[in-house]
Amino acid sequence: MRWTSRVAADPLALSRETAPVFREFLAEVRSSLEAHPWPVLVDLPADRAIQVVGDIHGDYVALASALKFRRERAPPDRFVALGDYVDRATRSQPDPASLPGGSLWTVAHLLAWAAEAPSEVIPLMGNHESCRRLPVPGPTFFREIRRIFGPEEALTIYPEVMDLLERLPLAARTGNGVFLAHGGIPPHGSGPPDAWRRDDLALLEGLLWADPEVGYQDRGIGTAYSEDRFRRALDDLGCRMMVKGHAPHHSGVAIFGGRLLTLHTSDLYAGFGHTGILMAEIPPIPEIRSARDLRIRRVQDGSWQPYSIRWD
Ligand SMILES: [Mn+2]
Repeated sequence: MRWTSRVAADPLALSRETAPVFREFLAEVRSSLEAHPWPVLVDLPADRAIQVVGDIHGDYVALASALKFRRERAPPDRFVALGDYVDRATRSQPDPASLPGGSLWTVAHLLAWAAEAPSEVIPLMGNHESCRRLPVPGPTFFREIRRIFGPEEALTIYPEVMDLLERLPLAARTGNGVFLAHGGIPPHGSGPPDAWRRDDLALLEGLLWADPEVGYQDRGIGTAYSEDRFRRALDDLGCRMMVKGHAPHHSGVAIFGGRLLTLHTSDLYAGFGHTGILMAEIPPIPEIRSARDLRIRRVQDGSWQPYSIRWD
């Protein structure tokens, strides 16, 4: 049995294995990604519902539960994760020594699914996955890997994992008009998506680091976009609305007339914004005009229950 199918079934399947076994898993993922390389922007058909999750930051329990939800639908829903899988792990407390590896098991589970079902499970890149190009404050991912596999092995496993994460797409667009990216819109002058390049730092900063002007908090990187710029960027992309992650205080809140929704899917941020571990369903209807057309769910008593977002 391939490691990717075992890790897709259980995010902790590799937690008792050695570094060489973990490398076997990474090699399986790499060959799958090489066989199905992602474009910078993924165009997703709107023939099936799409489940979207926000920032995870090591909460592989929430991720596994979201993937299980989409898998149990018939046919299975497509699935998009909006980035920020690593760092600050994991449940309840950032980086607790007693629960090592939340980031690594999150990444392993997501990459295993991407390898097993590449046209169905699309993990987008977050700013924490692009940290070798634009550094993030207080990273913990390398430290987690060092705790799991020891200092020597970590020196090679960390760059091998990062190499895979740097192949993730930067954004996605659905056939019914939803733009999906971690933080924001492409900067002015980026041109059409087929001209976008994964190593363009301005594009990375716009899509992965930027925030809306509303409630803007300076991060020292990433600019603020106005509602007017947001609307024009979406028009250029042929989209009506956007779902993103990145700003915890906006989680579960729709702004810009319902055309910009922020989600977080992590117990780490369950108390932020409109609160909860959230997931949004994009139904297979011809046109999505605003967050009113989506179905939002929140983890409650261990299952995904309908939830009303807040409108600002
Ligand atoms: Mn982020």
